[in-house]
Amino acid sequence: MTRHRSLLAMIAIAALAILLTPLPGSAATAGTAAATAGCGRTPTLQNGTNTIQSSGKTRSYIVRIPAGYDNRRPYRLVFGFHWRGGTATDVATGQTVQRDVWSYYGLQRLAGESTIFVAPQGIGNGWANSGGEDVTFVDDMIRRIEGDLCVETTQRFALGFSYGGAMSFALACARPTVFRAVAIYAGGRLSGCSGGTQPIAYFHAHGLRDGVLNISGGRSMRDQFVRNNGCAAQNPPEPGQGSLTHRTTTYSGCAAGYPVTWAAFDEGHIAAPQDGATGDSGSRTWLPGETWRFFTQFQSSGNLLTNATMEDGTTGWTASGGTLSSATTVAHAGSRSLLNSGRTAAWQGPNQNVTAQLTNNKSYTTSVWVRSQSGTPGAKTTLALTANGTTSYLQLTPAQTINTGGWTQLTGTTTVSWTGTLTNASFYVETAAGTDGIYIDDASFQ
Ligand SMILES: [Ca+2]
Repeated sequence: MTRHRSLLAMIAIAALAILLTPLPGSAATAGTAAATAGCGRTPTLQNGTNTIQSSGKTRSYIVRIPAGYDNRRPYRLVFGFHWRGGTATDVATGQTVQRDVWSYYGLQRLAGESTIFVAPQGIGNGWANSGGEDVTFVDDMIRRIEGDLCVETTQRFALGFSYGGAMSFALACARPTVFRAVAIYAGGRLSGCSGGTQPIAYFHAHGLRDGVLNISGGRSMRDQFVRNNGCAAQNPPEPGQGSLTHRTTTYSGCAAGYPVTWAAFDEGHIAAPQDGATGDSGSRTWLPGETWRFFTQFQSSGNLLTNATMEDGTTGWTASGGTLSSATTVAHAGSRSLLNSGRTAAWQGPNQNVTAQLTNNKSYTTSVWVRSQSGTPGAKTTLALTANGTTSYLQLTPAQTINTGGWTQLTGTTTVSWTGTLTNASFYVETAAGTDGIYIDDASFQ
């Protein structure tokens, strides 16, 4: 399947939303998201380093705006804080571990183009947070970024290693309703904890042999949020000394939406631990994957497909063969459907890239209305998954005969899973045989 990175995922819809600015154009595609004032605006922020006045000081931060940024769609917002002596550039480039592969602690490559990343620069390359000035700096950046870019306000995250973990902890304490979750790597209580009594989804990874910020301090930070989140207290299993492995524990009993996950690993004060070897590895570290799974569990469930009603022309859809067009002659609902004519193989059909929206080992329900342009072929829905360079095809709905005289609904529920790094996922409709043209309308994958 052809890959279409330019088509961005819609981060779907959350309740509790305050729509600060009406979304322009086809509001139907964005729904009633908790979108920000920046939705609909042409960005003025630099894709790169920006400055802002905060607490009377000039502060700087790097923003990475997704390729193909669409100001109608609310994006996830992730802050990555550097360690002591590190820089915003180190976080943004990943250069201290592996350039690009480890950008934003390795999360950028997992996010596809679904997320706005921010790497703030600390004063003196640290996060002393004197008088709360670094928390205020975060408040000021959020105000500036969300006034300019389209952000899903229920999807703000913070993470960092060491001093950056301490800063993320300070935000967990002071801004538990601003951020959806935090991930702390080998952090300590170096940036303070103003407040610290409210629940927030909390991930913490720490090395058993950490000689800079001892793991006992990490356990204490974790336990503060085990209590706040109402989880059952426990001493999670930790790997053996010399095992060069990690053990991850998700606490039980936590209040809904406020999980705590603890990952202990047999290493020292490092940011990109791997199993089976010492030291950092950008490509083999397990930590970005576990963090990304923790963060993305909070994405609102909803239809993953863009322009699911086909009322917005061919937006969001591509053809793997033949020609795609917006049809006004037939529609299951509304005034348009999508037609893929001129197919030259049965597997060709209208498809949409859903790589950035998928969660591993999750159950998805499919529904799509289909009709033939000629003939009575069997039609089905398929998900092509490419992980670790291998493509597999998952049938989402049983094949059903379609015809030219009316619409047939294809439905099914399937668990989607893969091994390794997912690099492409395409949702598409195909036929069991033949090359008859196919119309689709009212598609849902959630
Ligand atoms: Ca329609």
